[in-house]
Amino acid sequence: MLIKKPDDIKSSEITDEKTYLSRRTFMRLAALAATTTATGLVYRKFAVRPRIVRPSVKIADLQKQSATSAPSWATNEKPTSFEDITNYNNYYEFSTDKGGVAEEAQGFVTRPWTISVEGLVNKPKIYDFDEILRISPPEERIYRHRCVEGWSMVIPWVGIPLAKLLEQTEPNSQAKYVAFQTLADSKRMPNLNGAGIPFPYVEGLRLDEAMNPLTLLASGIYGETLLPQNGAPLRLVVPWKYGFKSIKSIVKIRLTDTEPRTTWSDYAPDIYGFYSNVNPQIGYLRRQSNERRIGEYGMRETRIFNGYADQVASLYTGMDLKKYF
Ligand SMILES: Nc1nc2c(c(=O)[nH]1)N[C@H]1C(S)=C(S)[C@@H](COP(=O)(O)O)O[C@H]1N2
Ligand SMILES: [Mo]
Repeated sequence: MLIKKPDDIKSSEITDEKTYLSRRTFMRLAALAATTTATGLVYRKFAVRPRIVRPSVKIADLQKQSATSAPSWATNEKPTSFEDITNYNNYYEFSTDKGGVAEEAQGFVTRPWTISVEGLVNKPKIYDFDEILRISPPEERIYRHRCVEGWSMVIPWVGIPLAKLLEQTEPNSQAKYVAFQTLADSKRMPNLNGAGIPFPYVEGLRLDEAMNPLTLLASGIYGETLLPQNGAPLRLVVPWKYGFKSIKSIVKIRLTDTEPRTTWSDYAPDIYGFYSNVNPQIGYLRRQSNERRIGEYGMRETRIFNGYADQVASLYTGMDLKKYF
């Protein structure tokens, strides 16, 4: 997540950051950056590292995103290669080195796996992973993915709308938010003490964001089951928000009446807000106005809500996006 080593940060930038970051946040970021390798270096390493190839399994009966009856959010941008999607990852529980996650996560066992849906619902339930897959037919959703570090991909996810699961558990009238939690098992995740952030990794959405048809519970990529490095067996995908909202390897989903804590906004609240919608106008730590598409040369402009404004801007009508960032 953190982008630069302290010595990569120009002194002019530091002065800028100090004017709007709290001292606590600034010190934390400097400490974290020191444990993390700079992006450029990681990318060079990743280019020569042997790639992990396809131990995943074909998903049957996949409903493909069709060009003829294309939904409003469909894209014809070229999907990023399977090799890049599965070898350039952020998953701090395994490694803070994007090129090293695949290898560290290779043996991660994801069966059996249960996901508890609890809190302000009429029908709380501990689901077996396979039960969740049966709730609704798997769909292919080709979405843009924008990381706050300034890179992006186009990923052909397979999954079901999160709304289908939530509807089944019947959120009650007090439920306003959805909190998500990743597994934190030090026996199976080698970097729980080395990442510089506390685990379990937690995330959250407002209930209406969670119910939006774009919000996906993903179980696959390129028509095959997710590999561990991408958040197997089941991870969230919220394509109009920065990538860190798309929490991996979920074990718990809790409906609440108050805004849930989230890992990155706990850590640096002046930088990572609860909403964290992609917004080229607001730049914390780095300019968010453009991005590098992995597998391409040059930069492209970042779009408000990552190009999904038609589908989601109405969720934020009347909200000051600079205040609720
Ligand atoms: N549990 C957990 N979920 C996580 C992360 C993480 O470190 N731990 N990293 C996030 C970030 S910063 C990004 S950009 C995406 C990366 O997903 P990918 O590796 O499948 O591209 O996962 C997000 N989900
Ligand atoms: Mo990210």
